[in-house]
Amino acid sequence: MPGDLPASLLRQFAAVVGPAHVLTGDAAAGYAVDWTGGFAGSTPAVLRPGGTEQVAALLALCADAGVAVVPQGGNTGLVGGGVPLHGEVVLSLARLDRLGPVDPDAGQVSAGAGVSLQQVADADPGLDLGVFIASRHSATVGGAVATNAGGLRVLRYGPMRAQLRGIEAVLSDGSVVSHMSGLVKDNTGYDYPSLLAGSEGTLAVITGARLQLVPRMTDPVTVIIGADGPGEVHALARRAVREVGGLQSAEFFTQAGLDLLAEHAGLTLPLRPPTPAYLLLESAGPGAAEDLAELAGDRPAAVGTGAAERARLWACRERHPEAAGFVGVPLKLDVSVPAARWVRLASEVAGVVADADPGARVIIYGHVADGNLHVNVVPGAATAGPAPGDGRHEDAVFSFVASLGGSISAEHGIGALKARWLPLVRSDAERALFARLRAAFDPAGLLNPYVLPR
Ligand code: 2HG
Ligand code: ZN
Repeated sequence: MPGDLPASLLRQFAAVVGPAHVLTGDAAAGYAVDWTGGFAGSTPAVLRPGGTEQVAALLALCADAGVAVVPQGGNTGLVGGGVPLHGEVVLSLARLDRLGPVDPDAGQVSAGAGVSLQQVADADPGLDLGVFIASRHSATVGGAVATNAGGLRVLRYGPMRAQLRGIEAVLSDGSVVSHMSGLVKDNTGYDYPSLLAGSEGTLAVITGARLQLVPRMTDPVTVIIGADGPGEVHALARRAVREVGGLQSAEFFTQAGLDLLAEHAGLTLPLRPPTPAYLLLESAGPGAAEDLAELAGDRPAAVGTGAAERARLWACRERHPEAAGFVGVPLKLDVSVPAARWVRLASEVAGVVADADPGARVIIYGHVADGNLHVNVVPGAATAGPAPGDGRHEDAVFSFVASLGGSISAEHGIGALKARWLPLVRSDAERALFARLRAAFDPAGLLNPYVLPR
């Protein structure tokens, strides 16, 4: 649906949100490209509603006109799921930024779709959001729920779906569904908040969420342990999950990523001499330092207890998403495998990519305790154009992951990047069920139509 919209429709949009919140031309361009620069499209209009009732009115207008819509949050997703790659209208939820008071009895808060994850985390000095991701200052509640974002504390608190105690959303015909009372036990029908979590804007537009908060950690300790490779990292992480009671995070990265960050971003290396691989562990509460020291044994390790030291150690892991970007436009492949296969995945994936493209640069890192690996690939010079390129890197990595019984998307979603590979990991019968669900929610197929194959 590329090209212009009828002027009458633009006027109707403006009547709902005000002319200042219907962006066209240059003002709309920034909403048509994602954070990596790898996904760039175009849009006839960006609509910026200021409340749920405006979202409902806009979607009703789009439904009447048969206009496709891409909902957009912080635009820091990595799979092209929030940008108008086929000329769709962009529905930015950024102005739905109301954060309610924290309910002290339930330890819950209601947040508009446009509230950032950091704002939720800051809502109460004694509480925190269980989901902790590097893009927390820009990523929003709506986008994080829609993609079921994971991040750095999934081993302890689960992904975004696990924080959900309620949702408010607008269906494609403009009707509003809302179930925000925050009941922990509530068996009164289909759990559609869970279904909308991870639906990537294809079933409804999420306008708000009721979120369970978790106790803020006390006396956190962060350690980076040097290791000889993925096998040692995995074995140590497995022990940590069993033996370190206050464990919050177990993160893997390699010297190859650190070298890029040291060269291009001035990052200070955590250990000297360097080691091929690293495990970052964070624990909190009584005995955390002793538990981590015992686990590290006589391996090389850097320990941080104060905020500045911990931030310096965390930067070694959290800045990894930037690393490959210093040498090109990276493909961001986010995969997971059963725990027992993670070492094979981490050890062999670079070779699998090299077979497909000997000139490619591969940087790996990720959430080892979740069986999750981020494979960042900068195609070799012979590969024409920016990511996503010709698909041979995805083919190679996703086929390898599928052969290990894994998933082609652990925590970022399918988006536009991975849509054509879904049959590798989901059967015909499963995809037919997906299509029936989608048709029930969005019969005209106007919500993010190119994300997840129909
Ligand atoms: C992370 O764990 C994020 O840092 C981003 O999921 C991963 O950029 C990536 O590939
Ligand atoms: Zn991640």
